Amino acid sequence: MSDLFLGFDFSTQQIKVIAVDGDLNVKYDEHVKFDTDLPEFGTENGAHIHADKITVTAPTVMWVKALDLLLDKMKNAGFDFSRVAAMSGDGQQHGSVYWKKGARSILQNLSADKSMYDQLKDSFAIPESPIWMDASTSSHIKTLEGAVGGPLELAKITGSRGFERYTGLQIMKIVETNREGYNNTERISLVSSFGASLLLGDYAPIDYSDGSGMNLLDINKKTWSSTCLEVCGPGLAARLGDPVPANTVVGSVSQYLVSKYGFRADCKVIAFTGDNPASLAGLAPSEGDVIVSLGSSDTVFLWIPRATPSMDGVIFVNPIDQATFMGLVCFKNGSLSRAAVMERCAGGSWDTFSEMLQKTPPGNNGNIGLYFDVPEIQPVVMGTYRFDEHNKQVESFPPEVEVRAILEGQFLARLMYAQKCGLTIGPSTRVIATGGASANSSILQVIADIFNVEVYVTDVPNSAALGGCYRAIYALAPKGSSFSKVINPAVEHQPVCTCKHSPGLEKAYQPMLERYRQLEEQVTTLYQANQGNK
Ligand code: XUL
Repeated sequence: MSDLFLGFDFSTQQIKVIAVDGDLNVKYDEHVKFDTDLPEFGTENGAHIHADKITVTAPTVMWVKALDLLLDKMKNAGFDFSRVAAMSGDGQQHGSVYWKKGARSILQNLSADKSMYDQLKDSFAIPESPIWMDASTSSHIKTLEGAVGGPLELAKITGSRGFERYTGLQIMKIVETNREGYNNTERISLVSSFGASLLLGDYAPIDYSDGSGMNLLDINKKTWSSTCLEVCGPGLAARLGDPVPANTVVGSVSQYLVSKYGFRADCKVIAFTGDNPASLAGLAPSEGDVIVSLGSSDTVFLWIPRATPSMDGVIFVNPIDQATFMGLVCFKNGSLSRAAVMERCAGGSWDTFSEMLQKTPPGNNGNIGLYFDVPEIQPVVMGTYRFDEHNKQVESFPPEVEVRAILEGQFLARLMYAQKCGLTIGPSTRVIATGGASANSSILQVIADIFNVEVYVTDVPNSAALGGCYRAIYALAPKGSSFSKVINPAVEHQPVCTCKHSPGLEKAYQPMLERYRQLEEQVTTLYQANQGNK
């Protein structure tokens, strides 16, 4: 029987596992959903939202019990653990786990006749893990940004300005509000390194890529920033351990898992990473690819050679190649805003929407629209703004102009922020579109024309868990192998070139990008001034 490789995804709502063989064929998948499979923890979508609405946590032991349940399900289904050569995985980014003094020795000496939950349930100094949905650390952002010389300086060091959910700020809050809990902590894991620790039976290190989501790691030097550590918590370096590249073999599977489930003793555990970096790996990209994920929110992932810090977007160390970086920009107004225009202007039909798009030329005769139905992340603005070819604000557009305006407005913004994050478009740049709206070829054509590149489409369900499988395979490949050579999915799973850019359109779109930038600045300034006056 050939080797298998496992990828675990500790996401917000569930733990998922996928097994692939050495030819990248998916052989098995299973999951445990927190709300329904473990109702005793009383989570809603995997989280506890506290009374203040901005504090959001998850019970750490729920993740332990979920892993017990998942492994039991696999065993009951007859999964052959002895075929697993290596495994890796990911966790929701930014969430953190606080192991109590003495927990390491319990973790190292688990007994196979009890569950991990039974043995580890009292091992956490802070029972509720802060997770990425938390927004309760605004004052801590000011402290950290202030200490390093402002938000841009923090971005230069750590890849991101301060964000409430980032782990360093969450730690600073714990030091302030629960000093006893912090003093009782011997090790802090991210959700990702926590997942790896449970497989390893020891503390697994934090990897550089997920470590980039903490406002603590110097992403160029690949060491903790001593200034950030000092501001966030006393004795923090010792509690975090040294970070490692994402493709590090952190050890062999725990004796507990060997005895209880029949893993082979030499099965390797590869460092876990964050879910977004893992998704990048799961999409099997090539260097320089731009991934545009079109979902209820739109996310642009970039594989970039250098870190270009900015106030918008974030930069992580690249999980595939630690000498390069991964940029990520997320936009809240994605498919839902497009669908609202489709409903309003095209009678609820995407086919009609596409036909209407053909009635206006690329560039929309100079009309530009900005559609932010919910508060946007960047720019910080809300509302709908329409401008004619003379930059005069107008109340409405004819329906066919509106249809083109929303697409052009959104993808000019995607391009502009991707460029701020370090995107340079060269002859080999590909846009890989994924997510629900990537099935709509008229939307893809607008992307191809605005980015001035070919657009490929890929549909990879569970790309994060799959990224764990791929990273496990890659970590065992000979040193120096290129990821895209080792991870080369069968042709039917490769991205397909779906749209070529129309020649000559950069003449229309380059000046339009500059106009978009100015108009966006104008509406944002006005919006923020109005908010300030309220
Ligand atoms: C990324 C982020 C989320 C989490 C949860 O910065 O906060 O995408 O990783 O999936």
